[in-house]
Amino acid sequence: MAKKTFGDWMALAEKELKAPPESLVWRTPEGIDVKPLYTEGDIENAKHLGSLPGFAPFTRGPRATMYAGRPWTIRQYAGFSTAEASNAFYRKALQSGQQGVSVAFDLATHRGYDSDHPRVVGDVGKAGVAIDSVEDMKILFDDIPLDKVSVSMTMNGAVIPILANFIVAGEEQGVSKAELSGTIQNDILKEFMVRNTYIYPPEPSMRIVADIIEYTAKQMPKFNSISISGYHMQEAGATLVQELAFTLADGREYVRAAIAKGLNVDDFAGRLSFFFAIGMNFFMEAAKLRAARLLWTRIMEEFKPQKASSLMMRTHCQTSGVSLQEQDPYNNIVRTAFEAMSAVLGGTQSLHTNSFDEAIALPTDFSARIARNTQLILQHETGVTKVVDPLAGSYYVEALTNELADKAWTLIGEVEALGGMTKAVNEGLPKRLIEEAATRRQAAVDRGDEVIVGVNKYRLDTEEDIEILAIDNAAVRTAQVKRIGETKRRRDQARVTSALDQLGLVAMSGQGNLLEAAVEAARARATVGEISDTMRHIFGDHAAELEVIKDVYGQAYRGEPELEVLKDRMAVAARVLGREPRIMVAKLGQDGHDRGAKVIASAFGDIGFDVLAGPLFQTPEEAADLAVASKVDVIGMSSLAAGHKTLAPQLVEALKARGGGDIIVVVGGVIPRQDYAYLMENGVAAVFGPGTNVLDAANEVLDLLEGKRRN
Ligand code: 2CP
Repeated sequence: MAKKTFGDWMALAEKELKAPPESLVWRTPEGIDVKPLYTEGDIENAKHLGSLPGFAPFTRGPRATMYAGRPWTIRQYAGFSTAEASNAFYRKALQSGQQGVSVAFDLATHRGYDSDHPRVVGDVGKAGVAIDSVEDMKILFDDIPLDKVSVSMTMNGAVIPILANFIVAGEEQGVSKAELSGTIQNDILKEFMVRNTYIYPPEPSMRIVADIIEYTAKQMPKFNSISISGYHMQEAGATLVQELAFTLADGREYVRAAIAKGLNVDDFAGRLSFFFAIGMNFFMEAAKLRAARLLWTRIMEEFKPQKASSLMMRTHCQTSGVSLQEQDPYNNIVRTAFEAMSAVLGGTQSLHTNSFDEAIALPTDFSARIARNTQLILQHETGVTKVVDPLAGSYYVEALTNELADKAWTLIGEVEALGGMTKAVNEGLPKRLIEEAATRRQAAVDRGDEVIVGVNKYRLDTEEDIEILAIDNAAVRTAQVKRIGETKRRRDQARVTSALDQLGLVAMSGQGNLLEAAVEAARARATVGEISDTMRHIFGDHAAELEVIKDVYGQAYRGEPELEVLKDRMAVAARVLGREPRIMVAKLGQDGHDRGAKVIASAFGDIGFDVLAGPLFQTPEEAADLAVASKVDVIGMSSLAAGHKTLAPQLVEALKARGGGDIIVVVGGVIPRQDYAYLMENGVAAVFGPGTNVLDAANEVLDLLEGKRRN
């Protein structure tokens, strides 16, 4: 039989489809046209083909045998309010098959505040563990042998005191710093772009990164000095090309900073590590990891290293948080399993699988067990570990690998043209592109162009409540405040003062190593807040400029009746008020997750609201001052870090105390349904949980405004 050609297939497909096969092309958010069929012709020009795992450019994996030799590390990210609770969780998880520890700190710790600081009343013990000094750190790792278990710590803002405390906790456990293995996130550039747990301005922050690379290169050979992270970019709405390009451009910037510090590239490059998100685009995510390794080798070759390991990308992955849905939440188990499989097919070294309830609250023991078992089942039951890079040679995956690499390389070139990532971040390019992508995606979901099962299609008539973990924030804070008091009473104050003075000198002079100085301060029992403040006094605080994207959401809906009806309502409201209804989008406490707030601000702006985007990290009182002074009609408070039950009632009270009691307060974000009644009883007019359609929310806000006018 004669071999069929691509042309034959086109003809057959057209007959079957009764339309040209081109109509099946799927344009992804990356601008990649995914075709219904891939053939040899699609990889003819792909230059990356033909390499082997373990050899540069590592497209097929950093190790020769990959999981056949050793499976990826099951490393679940977790932190529960107190050091005691977190320690118990880690020990149990390690006994149940988890292979490494990954610490989530609370937001007060991230931002360098001790638990007794007045700005963090609503944040202590929320979304992670509160660590104020070595005393807490020692409890955190009690009975966990730090010479055997590798520890990842997600810390960027207060990275100096936290790493110093970790080193001292190791010392006091009898483990020298040379034996400590693990990873510190230490990736500040993406904080300025998307994650917002920075403390100091970019320049001193980059020095901190370089000092840590220097210290670990010289004294902690088993420790990964950085986890260069694209994860939070994708969470903030970045396309996979943006995630890839900006992460690699960040990596290049850190290498330059370390070399500028006088280090030899081979002394530190092998201990740089990466971190990516894995979302629902199954094959493209696997291709992304392959393309990432390929491009990293290309970037590192510029620095002319001698060691092969300096060209090698090793990465952690986490399944996507934004892909988790509040509606019909058990679906999230399925989503996470697919994402995990994709990360593994892409060749990750370490993996976190999300718990199904994370769109709603912190994981429970039950949900954490399922998440961990998802990986254990992959490792032990599916056979995926037996063969290295099983997707190699797939026309589709190789074509995607090639196209992602090309597109990301072009974007990396744009960053270079601006003078590198620090400059691009200062100019706001990555942030703007990511926010535009996020707003476009929200519109696609709201319009139903992108289907999310159980959310914008196949929605349940009634949702069952699931068991969620509630944290008694006040009790955690009281216990922490007590321990800080005891630590301060017992320490040698003169030693603390002298160590902090020395740290201040190192910070001011630009000479010496900040981590080295902080280790001595930590030994003396200086607190995380004291060490951070010593540097704050010299480096200053970073305050982000807020920019609201315009006309992206509106563009997606242009001419649609739903939007036009809403705009007519807006026009009526504006006539009655004598001006456009004014809404302030507020982020309170130390919760810097601002994707939701940004999307709402830009969508509401396009709908016709006069939007005031409040600054990050406000106290409820500061937000109330701004709202009253700006004469807003509505405050939309966005909460993603579980502080809503403390902060929303405080905001309502603060408004009343300032004569702003008639300002309508609505709350949106990660709010468990179980908390709605509590919030409404405490003065909140409406709650918009995950999966809310923005146009529906705007209509409801208008209802509230009209109700207010009628009363
Ligand atoms: C690996 N090894 C092997 C093989 N594979 N040996 C023989 N044959 C093989 N096939 C060796 C390695 O050389 C290494 O030893 C050791 O086994 C461990 O392997 P690894 O691949 O280095 O794994 P790892 O120790 O788990 O390290 C993985 C990473 C590390 C990615 C390099 O940076 C890491 O663990 N990152 C985790 C980051 C994290 O958890 N972040 C949390 C984000 P040697 O070391 O001696 O070479 S939380 C996110 C939230 C959302 C947030 O940020 O807000």
